[in-house]
Amino acid sequence: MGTHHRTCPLCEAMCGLEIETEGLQVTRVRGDRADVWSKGFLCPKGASIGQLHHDPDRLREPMVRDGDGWREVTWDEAFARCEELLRPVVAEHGIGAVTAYLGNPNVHNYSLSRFSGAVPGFGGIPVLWSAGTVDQWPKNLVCAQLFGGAWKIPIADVANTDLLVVMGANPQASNGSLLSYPDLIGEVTRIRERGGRTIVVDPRRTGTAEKADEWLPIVPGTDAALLLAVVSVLDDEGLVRLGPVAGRVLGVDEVLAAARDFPPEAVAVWCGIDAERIRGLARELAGTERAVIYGRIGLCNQEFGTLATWLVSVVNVLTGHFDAEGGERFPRPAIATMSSTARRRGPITTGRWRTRVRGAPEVMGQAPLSCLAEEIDTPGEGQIKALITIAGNPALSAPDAGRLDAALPLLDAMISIDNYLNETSRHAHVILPGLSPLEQPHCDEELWAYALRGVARWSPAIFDADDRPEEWEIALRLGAILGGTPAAEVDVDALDDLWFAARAARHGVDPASVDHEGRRGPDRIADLTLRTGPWGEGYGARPDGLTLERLKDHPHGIDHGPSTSAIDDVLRTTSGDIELAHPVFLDDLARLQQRMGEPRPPLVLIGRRHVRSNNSWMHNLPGLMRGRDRSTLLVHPDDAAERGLASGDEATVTSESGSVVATVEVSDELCRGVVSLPHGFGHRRPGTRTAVADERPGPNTNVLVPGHRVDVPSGNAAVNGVPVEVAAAPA
Ligand SMILES: Nc1nc2c(c(=O)[nH]1)N[C@H]1C(S)=C(S)[C@@H](COP(=O)(O)OP(=O)(O)OC[C@H]3O[C@@H](n4cnc5c(=O)[nH]c(N)nc54)[C@H](O)[C@@H]3O)O[C@H]1N2
Ligand SMILES: Nc1nc2c(c(=O)[nH]1)N[C@H]1C(S)=C(S)[C@@H](COP(=O)(O)OP(=O)(O)OC[C@H]3O[C@@H](n4cnc5c(=O)[nH]c(N)nc54)[C@H](O)[C@@H]3O)O[C@H]1N2
Ligand code: SF4
Ligand SMILES: [Mo]
Repeated sequence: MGTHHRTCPLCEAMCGLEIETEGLQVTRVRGDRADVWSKGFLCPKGASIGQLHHDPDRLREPMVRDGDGWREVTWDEAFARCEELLRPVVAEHGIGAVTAYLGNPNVHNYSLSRFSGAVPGFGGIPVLWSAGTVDQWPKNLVCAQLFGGAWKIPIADVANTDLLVVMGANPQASNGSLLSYPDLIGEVTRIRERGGRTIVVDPRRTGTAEKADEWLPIVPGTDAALLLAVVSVLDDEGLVRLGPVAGRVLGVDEVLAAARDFPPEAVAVWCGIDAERIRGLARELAGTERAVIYGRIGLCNQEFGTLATWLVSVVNVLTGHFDAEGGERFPRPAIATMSSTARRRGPITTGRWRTRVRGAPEVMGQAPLSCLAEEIDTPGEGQIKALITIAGNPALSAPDAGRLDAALPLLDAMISIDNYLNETSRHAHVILPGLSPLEQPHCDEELWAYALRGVARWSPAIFDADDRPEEWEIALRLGAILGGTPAAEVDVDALDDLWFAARAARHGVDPASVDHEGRRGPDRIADLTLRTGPWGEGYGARPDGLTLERLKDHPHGIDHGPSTSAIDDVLRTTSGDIELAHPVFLDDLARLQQRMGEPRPPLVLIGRRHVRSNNSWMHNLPGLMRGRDRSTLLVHPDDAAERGLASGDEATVTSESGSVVATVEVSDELCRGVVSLPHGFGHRRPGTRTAVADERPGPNTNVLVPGHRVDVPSGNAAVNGVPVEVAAAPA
């Protein structure tokens, strides 16, 4: 019997868990009340981490495709097979025909968060794809231009605010994103208790909206217009004040001038929000000492994702709520993250290259994920012939998923570093599984850069992984093979030294001067980033400071308190100021204006998340799947009546790109003219090994998302606001 304390690696909330075991069995999971950060909070996913560990479908051994079936092989055989598959592709077509897709768990996984870059790094893969372009790419673009770094992301100081405006986020389900805060949804109640208010701007009356003081139902995709109207009111009524950042903001006049074309009366009908309410919102934001707008994926994953995301910070700046208590500000993580080492630089230029088939411009080195399918299935010079997926399930999560699902079998070589045989990895030739979260240590890195407290915490593995490799070793081996080293000759330790040296150099540390104390892999990098963080030991500079070894003595973590960075420590723009106006934003206003002049589609589709589901991949845990079906199509009562639909009916949902059948759930949670399906479903595909998920497969909503629907400046997928038709399914 044992009691273990460790960080939950399943979402950005990073809760502390208390896990009880008997022998090799997890017997109980609770929130760790002594945890300095989460103080006992947990959600059903964290509580199911034992089921994830024990899931009989979770892969433990590498697998090689053998005709229509699979064969478990040794690790040496698996890497030899990777070499056999990849070598001819590179020889015949060059490394440009090889690519990789990085999915969401890369951010959460102890090994991959520090080492997945070694696959393209040592492999020489020129172009990568990631879930980032279906997620936060607009945020990255905005932060690159405004603050001088794609990952210099300011966050809402929810702990100290008196007016929280939540736009396009539902922390009741997601537990927060690009804003880590324990029990974020509980803060809504605490804001009210301290006399403040929370307003939720969302097309759906979400669980967060239910808890808030006001729900402002908005037409999907119209947030940019709403926020421009707010700016126009601030200007019109003389409410602009920069507060703490006065004298540090360039481009204010350009932004105010641009917003004059969008007074409340011009946008009200389009947004579905009264002009007087918009004026009131502007006055409230300007008139509340501590106020902030928090915008997340509902603002990114839409047609005007960059504009909407940009305008959140614009309004926070113009109302004096930037770099201010209770406003939007930069955290000061206890760990020196990659983003903390960014150099000073000018604004980003996009479109340095274009994709072969569609001619889509790159943005920060990546093209829209929806282009991946056509780059695989369109013959010609430059066609993608080999794909490595690393902790990703694009067959469900990528836009125009039907086309990608059909394209993956065309690859000459496909290798998945993945723990399941699922909708994506079923197309692979080799699957290389990582360890269970309980078989490896844990310490988040980049995620602490979006948390308002300077917390450090490290968790040891609970169970022994025997001689199975950790994913950092898998990444190094695969990268080396791709780079031309024969599989049998890869020297993992030498590559690890090289990888560490590169990382150390970013932090100004000479690797030769460091006593590594026998550490390797992610442990060594975790130690580096703790030592070079603000409370770190600094390799001798502050002898009492933080090291990995010292942190191990604190299983519930160390909290250095509320923690923020001065903007001078963060801003990396060439001017050294916040550069608010940039052509990439201002030039996109014409597209917005044009859309505002067009007729609105009668019915549009948006997504949703649920607290018992995690993108596509936790539907195989019986504890989470208990209860009602969560893959239903939510339809407003009037829209349902118009189509003769009732709860429980099967309906066909059709868009320009495809069609799915879904079970109807009539709900007044939605605005009229909006229907909702969650993403991540569409299981029970031939050849998968996910018995529990297959019991209730649900529809794959991304079949309905046309690949060309992107936020133009960032290329991010616009999975929300897709025009659809809904009709009773033929019996
Ligand atoms: N319509 C629509 N589409 C969306 C979204 C939406 O809101 N609506 N959201 C988008 C967003 S924000 C995201 S982040 C993406 C997610 O897109 P993806 O990252 O492609 O999808 P996930 O479902 O997170 O898939 C995770 C994969 O990692 C594997 N995995 C889990 N843990 C581990 C591990 O420890 N190691 C390894 N090697 N593999 C592991 C799982 O088996 C699974 O195959 O989806 C995007 N797609
Ligand atoms: N339980 C659970 N937690 C998760 C995940 C999960 O799948 N399940 N996924 C994780 C991931 S990868 C991410 S990126 C985060 C995302 O975290 P959040 O950003 O909180 O994501 P959602 O819960 O999808 O909330 C997005 C909201 O945007 C709304 N919305 C849609 N279109 C529009 C629009 O045009 N305008 C406005 N104003 N709102 C709109 C939707 O109705 C929805 O309520 O969650 C993470 N946490
Ligand atoms: S909210 Fe749930 S999934 Fe997220 S870290 Fe906490 S327990 Fe884990
Ligand atoms: Mo995400």
